[in-house]
Amino acid sequence: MAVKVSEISEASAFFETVIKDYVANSPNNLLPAFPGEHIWDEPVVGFANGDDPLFQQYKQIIGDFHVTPREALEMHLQRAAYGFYHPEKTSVIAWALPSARPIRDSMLRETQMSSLRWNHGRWFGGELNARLARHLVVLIEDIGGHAVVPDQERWFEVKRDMPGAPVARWSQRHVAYVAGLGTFSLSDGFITPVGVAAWMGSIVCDIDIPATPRLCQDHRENCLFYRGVNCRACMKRCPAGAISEKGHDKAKCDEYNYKTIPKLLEKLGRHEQGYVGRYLACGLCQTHVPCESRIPIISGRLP
Ligand code: B12
Ligand code: SF4
Ligand code: SF4
Repeated sequence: MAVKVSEISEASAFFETVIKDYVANSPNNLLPAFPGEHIWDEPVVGFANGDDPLFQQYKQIIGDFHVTPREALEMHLQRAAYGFYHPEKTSVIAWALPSARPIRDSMLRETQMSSLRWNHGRWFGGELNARLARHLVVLIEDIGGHAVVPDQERWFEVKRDMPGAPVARWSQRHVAYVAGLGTFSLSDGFITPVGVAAWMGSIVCDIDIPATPRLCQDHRENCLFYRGVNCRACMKRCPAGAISEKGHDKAKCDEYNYKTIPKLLEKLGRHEQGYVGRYLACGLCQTHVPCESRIPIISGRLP
């Protein structure tokens, strides 16, 4: 007999297992050009109350266009002809997929742009992430719940016509922060227990799932720089000069990713190596740095 929502007593353990199994077993977790190599290692999973006050605060911190989990689910349900259904409870399921070691190691030699493996990981692995999110929605609907993938909805966009742009209407990092998955950093990267070299995703549902405790006191706490260590490894590694002690300059990073790298590709004679995607995805600030694959520690020798 099929499992029903009301029968899931350990909802967080259930979804964590489903997500980990999906990533471990999906054929989409393989790099097509590198036989046998997988893209993502075992993910970390976190849960948030969809009505956590932080989601409302994001309307000030990010902008009033940033959608709350409840808004995302209710807009979806209206469009899906469920009518004006206001769920009693909304929960967010968020995850971070750490890049596999061969992908991260392939970035060690790079100083100006991403390796082919990193580039393929971003695009083929992004596809796995999108499918994982849809898989969860179907599963939840099958057991009698409702769910939505916010960044696959029609209203989702990355705004480019405003100060602070580009800025998304559903920010995965901010959502993951509420779900206790980690913190921001000097590079802007989100440092999780499996590091910063991780891709992120989330869905909203109407199942009552206990929220993951948010242990950090500050939204940049996992970064060595904000803990008083003169790290700045990401700053030194950025070829665009987009990271300074003041933080991350998105415009410079954006320009480097979309305009400079395509020119470099030609100049370095790498345009026929098989790079894919709308942009190459630089990623240098997320690799070969102390926070690459864990929350960096201060005591003893620096990692
Ligand atoms: C637009 C975008 C870009 C743009 C702009 C980058 C940017 N920083 O916004 C460009 C093209 C340059 C880019 C580049 C990259 N991106 Co990008 N990008 C996005 C996208 C689509 C939206 C980001 C966004 O708008 N965030 C919202 C804004 C408001 O965030 P913000 O400005 O960083 O927020 C600051 C403030 O709000 C502040 N803050 C101030 N007060 C407070 C208070 C509280 C309580 C909190 C929580 C925060 C806060 O904290 C933040 C940091 O300073 C997301 C996907 C998504 N839907 O989220 C991926 C995403 C951010 N990108 C990602 C990645 C991996 C990259 C690249 C490494 C490229 C690559 N794939 O190799 C680089 C890294 C750049 C960098 N150093 O961050 C990952 C990040 C993973 C991670 N571990 O951090 C994401 C989440 C995609 C994903 N699904 O995983 N990206
Ligand atoms: S490399 Fe160092 S300064 Fe940069 S984000 Fe990681 S811990 Fe922070
Ligand atoms: S993605 Fe590349 S250009 Fe952008 S901040 Fe990181 S290292 Fe710099």
